[in-house]
Amino acid sequence: MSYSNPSKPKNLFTKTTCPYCGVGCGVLAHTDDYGVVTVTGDTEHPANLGRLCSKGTALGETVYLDERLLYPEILGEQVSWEQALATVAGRFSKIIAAHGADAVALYVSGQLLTEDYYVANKLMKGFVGSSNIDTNSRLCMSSVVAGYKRAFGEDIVPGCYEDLERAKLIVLVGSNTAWCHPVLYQRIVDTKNNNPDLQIVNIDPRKTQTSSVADLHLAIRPGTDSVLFNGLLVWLETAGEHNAMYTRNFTRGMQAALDSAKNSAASIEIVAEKCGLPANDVEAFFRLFARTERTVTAFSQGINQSSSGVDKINSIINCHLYTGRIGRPGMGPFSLTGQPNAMGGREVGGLANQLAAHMEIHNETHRQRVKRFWNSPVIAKTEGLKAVDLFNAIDEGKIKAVWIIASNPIVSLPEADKVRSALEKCELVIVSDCVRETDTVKLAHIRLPATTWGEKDGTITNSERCISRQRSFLQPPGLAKPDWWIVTEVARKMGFTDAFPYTSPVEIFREHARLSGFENENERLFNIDALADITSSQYNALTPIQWPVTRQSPNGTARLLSAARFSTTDKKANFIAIEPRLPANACSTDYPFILNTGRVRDQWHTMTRTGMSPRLSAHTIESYVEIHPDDAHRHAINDFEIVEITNTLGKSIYVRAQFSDKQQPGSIFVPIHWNQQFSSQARVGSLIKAVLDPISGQPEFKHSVAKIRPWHANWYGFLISRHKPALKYASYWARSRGKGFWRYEVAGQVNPEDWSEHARTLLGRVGEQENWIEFYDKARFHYRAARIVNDRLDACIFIYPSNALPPRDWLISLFQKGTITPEERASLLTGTPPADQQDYGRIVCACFNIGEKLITQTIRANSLRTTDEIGQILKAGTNCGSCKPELSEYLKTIWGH
Ligand SMILES: Nc1nc2c(c(=O)[nH]1)N[C@H]1C(S)=C(S)[C@@H](COP(=O)(O)OP(=O)(O)OC[C@H]3O[C@@H](n4cnc5c(=O)[nH]c(N)nc54)[C@H](O)[C@@H]3O)O[C@H]1N2
Ligand SMILES: Nc1nc2c(c(=O)[nH]1)N[C@H]1C(S)=C(S)[C@@H](COP(=O)(O)OP(=O)(O)OC[C@H]3O[C@@H](n4cnc5c(=O)[nH]c(N)nc54)[C@H](O)[C@@H]3O)O[C@H]1N2
Ligand code: SF4
Ligand SMILES: [Mo]
Repeated sequence: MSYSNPSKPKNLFTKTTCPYCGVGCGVLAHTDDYGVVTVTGDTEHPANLGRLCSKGTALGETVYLDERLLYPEILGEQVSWEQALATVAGRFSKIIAAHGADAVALYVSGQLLTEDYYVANKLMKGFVGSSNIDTNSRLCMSSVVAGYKRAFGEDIVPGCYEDLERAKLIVLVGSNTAWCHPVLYQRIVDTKNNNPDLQIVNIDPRKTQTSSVADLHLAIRPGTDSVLFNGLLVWLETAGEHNAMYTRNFTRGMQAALDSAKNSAASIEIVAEKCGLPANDVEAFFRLFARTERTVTAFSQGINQSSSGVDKINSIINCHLYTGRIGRPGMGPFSLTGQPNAMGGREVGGLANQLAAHMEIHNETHRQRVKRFWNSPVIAKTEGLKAVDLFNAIDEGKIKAVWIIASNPIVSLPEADKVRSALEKCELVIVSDCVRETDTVKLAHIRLPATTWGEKDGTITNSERCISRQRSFLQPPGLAKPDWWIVTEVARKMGFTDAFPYTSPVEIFREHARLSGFENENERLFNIDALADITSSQYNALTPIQWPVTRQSPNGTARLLSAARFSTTDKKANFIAIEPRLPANACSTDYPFILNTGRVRDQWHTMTRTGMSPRLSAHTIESYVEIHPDDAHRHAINDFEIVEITNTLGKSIYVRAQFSDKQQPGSIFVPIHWNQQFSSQARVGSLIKAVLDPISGQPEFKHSVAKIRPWHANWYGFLISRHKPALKYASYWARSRGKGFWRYEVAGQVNPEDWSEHARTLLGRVGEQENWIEFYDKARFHYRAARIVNDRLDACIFIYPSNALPPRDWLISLFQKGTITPEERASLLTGTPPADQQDYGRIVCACFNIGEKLITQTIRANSLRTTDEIGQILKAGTNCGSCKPELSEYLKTIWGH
């Protein structure tokens, strides 16, 4: 199935923004006559100036219709929109009438557009009258919101991307920027290349691709960041690096913060001891920070996703306040946002403890003001339930209906199995998604087909407060509808017709902009009042603009807090006294490992989009656990072996061991992406204990405890097929998409009675024009077979008694060929290429399909010393540049420096 786009002129570009990370890159999308979408970087967008990472570059490959949810469904039956909307509205209204407003809930997402988010929040807080609307931003940005609010009185990111280029020191804390904010990383690397004086410090328990650009990597003991920053505060005082004018005039609470810091981190030695770092390195970092006025401290989930996340953030902000390094070029505490519209969600008040437009639920004046503005019958009185508590309330039956929009909580929440059983028990589960088979959509009673990137229109706000348009360039498939429309229609059917008159996103945007300026009187810095009268054509033509956008600053504002007037009552910033707390889960003899989780370069969250791209899927084909070789040996684990990881609740996952000395002994790392659609059991969310930050409610995703042991199967194998097979007998499987084929890594404990029969069932029977070649060595238990249709390789399967299977890459290359030669056919079942062909190894450069072996051979053969030299010969790294950190690693490994 492909898009049909009769109304759109072909060969024109649409300017829009990437739907992935918070960098918020501008892209140009182009659809050719065959509906093929290509995407390039927008040179005019200030976030990326034309650059894109591997995910942005491969966007065209993720615009697919095969697995889309195309029609509304009730209990698996296709229904009309009228029926679906009336059912949702009717059941919601009934439950509210019977059990009160708090018996229903919405769980939304930082991937919604601002307009979608605004109407969802308005419906719940102003019309249903409950704050039980929370969002996956609880798992992502809620600690930052709380940290900024405590310090500045409002959720304000003071700086902008340009600060990273104007800084002399960049501290990257708990951020794998190279993989998670790759275009910012490229901007940092370019700056460093042009200005070798720029110093970069990376603070992360494990060494990552980001560490490759760092002058200093501090492999901090997990969870101890506030000790380090408390220690820094003490050191700054000792070193006389105090901006006394700033702290006296613009802050309060400094002495208490200093006193607390001295209690926990009085000296370099204490800090080094508590943080597990060499004292010299701690001192080097402190000295660097002390002497460099232009310092940006950029942080992400290694800071936020912690049971003391808010404290970690304030310990960082304290150091910036103490030195007065906020609001000026090249300096400031800078939270890198995760999702494309993490910021937009915060602006509309999408979290359960916010109201709207940076107003507070617990503030009576704010509540009455918003009620007046919305002309709403009610207004939520108290904070609603935060994500984890919200799903607990579903589990307990207190919430009887939940509507999940653009999130996959069965994968992404902690104690994910409990989330699943809560939804299984829930009276009414409604899910709006664009994909038909996600772990969460599968459980929905009512499925609502949403339009997605490329089809929808609206705005998003990136990490630097820059509002950009997402524009549609594809016709929605089937009956899919934009999220704002679905919510609006439900609201209307619940009887709120007058308050939800919207017929297009611009009307919602205008109202949102008006609310931001409503009775504002400079009380709230979030203000885009100057956009309140934007016309439809101005909205269509809107160029990226940073908030505030007011009558005084109609062209937006790059930096905030430059005048050091904060949003607190007395306009002063707050130092917060921090008493560091260790992570709640501690290791024990039985559970000796700290389980850290995060992202890989080419996958996005639960893979509903990136998992469909062959290019992106080639980089990491199955889930894994990164483990230090010493730990592995101690636990009798071999490299590439399948292991079982178990937590204290007795939950297990099965993933491939990957040795890495970049991992601290005692810590393991598992990526978050693999779920039941892509693996037998690698959903790491089921292992995470729901330990929360007491202020923000953000889960401690980076610090669970676990044990690990080898998992032995009777047989191991792989299967590459142009058709999706229905797997049987495989207790372990992981699937990934290639160009024109699916690839499965499999292992099993039960043997089929007849391998040959089983393989034929899996791969398809032999018919006319079809050819089956097979090899079975009973003694060694090697089974190999291939199916060839019209001289084209259609499928192959390799089963061995151990993991020592042939490499897959050459076999995969045969799937790109129209016909295979007799030589290739003869070599096929050996898994090794004929003499004149080569196996190029695992794909590293996703843009040009360049494999690891080819890269290392070329480096050696040509004595290459730089990534640019590799690029000149192989092209690897010359397009999006996302693989450059890995190319540097090969150079380092080969040449030793
Ligand atoms: N490729 C890709 N990019 C993405 C995403 C994606 O799914 N894939 N998702 C986007 C989203 S929503 C988000 S939120 C961001 C996340 O972006 P990041 O936060 O950069 O990514 P993570 O891999 O979650 O974690 C970052 C690092 O925190 C480290 N860490 C763990 N514990 C500690 C600690 O105690 N202290 C310190 N200092 N560090 C610690 C981990 O080792 C890890 O390397 O990425 C965004 N970009
Ligand atoms: N262990 C562990 N867990 C984590 C994290 C971690 O570091 N470790 N990180 C957490 C973080 S920071 C985040 S942000 C979350 C992300 O977790 P989720 O939000 O659960 O992940 P996604 O896969 O992005 O889910 C988005 C869903 O929305 C659908 N979708 C896409 N576009 C649209 C649209 O326009 N409309 C609608 N209605 N649906 C759409 C997609 O198909 C997909 O099903 O994971 C969190 N979970
Ligand atoms: S850095 Fe990559 S994923 Fe993030 S917005 Fe830019 S192109 Fe998209
Ligand atoms: Mo996130």
